Amino acid sequence: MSVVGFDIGNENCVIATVKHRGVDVLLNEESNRETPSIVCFGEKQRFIGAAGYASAMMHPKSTVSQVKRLIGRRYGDPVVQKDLMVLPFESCESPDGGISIKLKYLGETHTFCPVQVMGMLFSHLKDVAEKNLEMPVVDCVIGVPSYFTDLQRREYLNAASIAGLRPLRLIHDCTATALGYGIYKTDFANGGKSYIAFVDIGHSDTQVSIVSFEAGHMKVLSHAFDSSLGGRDFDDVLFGYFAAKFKEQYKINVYSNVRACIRLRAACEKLKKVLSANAEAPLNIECLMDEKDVRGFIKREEFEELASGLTEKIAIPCRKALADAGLHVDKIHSVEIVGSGSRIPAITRLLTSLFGREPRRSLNASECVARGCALQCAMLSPAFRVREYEVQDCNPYSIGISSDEGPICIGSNTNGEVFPKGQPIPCVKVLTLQRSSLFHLELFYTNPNELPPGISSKVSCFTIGPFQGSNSENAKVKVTVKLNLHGIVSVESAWLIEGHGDDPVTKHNARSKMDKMESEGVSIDSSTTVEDVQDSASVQSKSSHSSAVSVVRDKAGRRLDISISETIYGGMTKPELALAQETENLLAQQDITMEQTKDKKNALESYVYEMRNKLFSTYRSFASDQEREGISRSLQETEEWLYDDGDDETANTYASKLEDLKKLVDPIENRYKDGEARAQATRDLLQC
Ligand code: ATP
Ligand code: K
Ligand code: MG
Repeated sequence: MSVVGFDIGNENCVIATVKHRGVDVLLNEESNRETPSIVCFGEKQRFIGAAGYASAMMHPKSTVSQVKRLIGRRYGDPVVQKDLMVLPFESCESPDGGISIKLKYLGETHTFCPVQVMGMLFSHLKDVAEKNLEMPVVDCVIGVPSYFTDLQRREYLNAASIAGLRPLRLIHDCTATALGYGIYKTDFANGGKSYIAFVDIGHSDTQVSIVSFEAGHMKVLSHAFDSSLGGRDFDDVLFGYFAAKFKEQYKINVYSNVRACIRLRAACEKLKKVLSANAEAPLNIECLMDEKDVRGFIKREEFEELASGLTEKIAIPCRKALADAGLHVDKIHSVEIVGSGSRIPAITRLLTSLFGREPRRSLNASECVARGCALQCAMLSPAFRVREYEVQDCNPYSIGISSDEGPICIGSNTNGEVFPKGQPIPCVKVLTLQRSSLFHLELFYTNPNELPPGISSKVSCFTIGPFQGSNSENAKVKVTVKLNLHGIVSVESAWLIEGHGDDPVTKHNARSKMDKMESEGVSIDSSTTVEDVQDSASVQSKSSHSSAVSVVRDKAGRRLDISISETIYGGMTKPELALAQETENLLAQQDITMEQTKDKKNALESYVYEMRNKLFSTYRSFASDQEREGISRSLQETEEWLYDDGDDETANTYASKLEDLKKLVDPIENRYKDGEARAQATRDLLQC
């Protein structure tokens, strides 16, 4: 069984695996370690990853990139609108307020949601991994930004399931990086504990996490981020600069031309990379638009000046991560920077002054997330044995719970907070409520300030009940709320318990049952914590309804489960997911058909060239003039057909054309083979 880790970037994806020798990064079909996060719909088939990148220019309006920024988000969200503005494909609002991507494919307009497109990317990466490993890939660990919401995580799982992947865990990018760093770490600071800051600057986001390391153990103390600050924004600065320059100098408005925009953006990204290693760089684009060639030039200093506002913004999540971890910068033993967006020298300077030390690059900046994911996958897989190492991660956002009557008071929290920000994950909490009939529980983010802009604080709603035997009187209901390993929260189970004060035996039974259940919760995972939380409202009402629960008492002492149904705000429903899976199968079939067609066409084409050659060399003396002429003519006709009517035919047509040619050539080929065999026999004879 294989274990695989995927780092899904906005720009590039990386796949890693654990083999007996260690962690390896897998190469894609072009032998590259990074695969562009691009899905391009060509004339008749999709091109994904490296092939997608190569075809993007030919089909700008049906090329989907940056889908990670769209998944699990709302169309009306201003951040989404801003992102969509620079993406060349068409989009609109879906009936549930999500995003619909509209594009032309196979002569029709298709709409896809971001989950589907992410599913296509996952399928492709799965394919790449399977070709490499020569075995099926199902179990995996996928990196996610720490700022991903509950919905974004659920949508990732949906996308993975479309691709036939089973993520054992969605892991925060920096946690994966920290795992890859920590598992090999042997030097710890005085006191046996080291605090390391990880700064990951990607294409469109910046993530910072503070992690404490001890022998055999790592604990994430804080996650901070800017979900819209990365390499892309630095490209944008250059784009704006040159767009203005060219308007003045060449009287062209690149904003009015999709293709020109894409080309200038790509050129600016290249230029930015050149500036990371050089003091100045030129920008030349031939025929950018209106048949004009453009030339530009910029010095690194000028670029740094233009981008100084952006560079400084990187300090904000760094400070926040320190504050949330409750650590002064002096306590940090080392700052590790990763993510290719961090290669800009001005960023290194900023981090140096902020942390009072030169940041280190001990990890492979573009591969560390995938490598950490692969390690985590091996650790979670029963098929692998990895050294004992405990990874303790934490929750990025405070999560609250409310019922029909408003936020549930938990301890001293009146805002319903059930999992505070920084809560170790996974975690299960047991709530005790007094309810007489069906009720609802809502999960929500308690602090909008913690969320990226535009994110709704509503998470999901759970309907508990109806419960059997209930009447107008209140019963004691236990509810477990779980924050799972993926960082997804849900109401897991609900059951009625006895509250009959007069019956000590039954009461004892109920108590021990409950304890048992809770200890089972502990045994699921050693890092799972279980807390029994009393709903204070219910505590108040307890005495007045203490005798009312006899209706639901179960004499055998079994727990009476109550059914739960969940509504995820904005998520894909089960039928929608099933439909998406079907669609993906059809699309994949079409891709396979087209690949086969290409193969058959290539086979025919090369046969024509090969035989034409051989006919006048190797096979010359084995064919009569008449035969040669006939075959030559057929080869010529086939070649002409291939460039004309036969340019776009089915696999079967190409195959049967090849058969026809073979029928003509085979007798000659056989004669040649016989001749060869006879000659060899003679040689053998002469030798002995
Ligand atoms: P994200 O983490 O945002 O989802 P990602 O993981 O795909 O995206 P990375 O591959 O870490 O992002 O980084 C890509 C960014 O790094 C791009 O913006 C790219 O232009 C930038 N980049 C790559 N090389 C250099 C360089 N030499 N100098 C400056 N920037 C660079
Ligand atoms: K990456
Ligand atoms: Mg990244």
